[in-house]
Amino acid sequence: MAARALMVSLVIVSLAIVPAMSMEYMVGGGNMWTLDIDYVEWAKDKTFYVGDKLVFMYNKEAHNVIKVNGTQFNGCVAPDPSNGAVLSSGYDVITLATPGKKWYICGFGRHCSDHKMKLVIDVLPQVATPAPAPSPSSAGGIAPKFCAWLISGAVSIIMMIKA
Ligand SMILES: *[C@@H]1O[C@H](CO)[C@@H](O)[C@H](O)[C@H]1NC(C)=O
Ligand SMILES: [Cu+2]
Repeated sequence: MAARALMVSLVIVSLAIVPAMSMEYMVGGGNMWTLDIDYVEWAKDKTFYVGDKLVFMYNKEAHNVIKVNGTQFNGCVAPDPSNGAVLSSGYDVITLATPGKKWYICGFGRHCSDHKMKLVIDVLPQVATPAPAPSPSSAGGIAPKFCAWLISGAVSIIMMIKA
């Protein structure tokens, strides 16, 4: 009984400390990163958290991925490639490290302005791990024990009086 209660408490505690599982998203799903896919639509039903990953998979001869800011995103302006924001491996995995809006565009030709190769997402802070709930065995442990002690005491006294 005690062992079982201990097991249950351990399970509850370990569930509470395991961090929220992170997700990995293939950008565009089965379409991946290419011309004329609506990435705004793709992102619409998803909630991104810090720690999640975006995977951009594409033909690297035809596309790339550039991290930009909001101004550059709206104007489809690719920054100078020398600033290190250009990813071009054809399989780029981006870990979302900070909360806030993140913007990505393709820097080839007019892919951003004319072919929807632009993605904006809003990254939420990682969900706070809930504090471990007090285990049932220790919760309110004193009051019931005190009551039981009081009752058994009263019973003993009554028995003694009756005897
Ligand atoms: C975006 O980056 C460009 C180039 O670095 C900069 O001139 C512009 O002010 C930035 N815009 C925002 C909103 O940070
Ligand atoms: Cu492209």
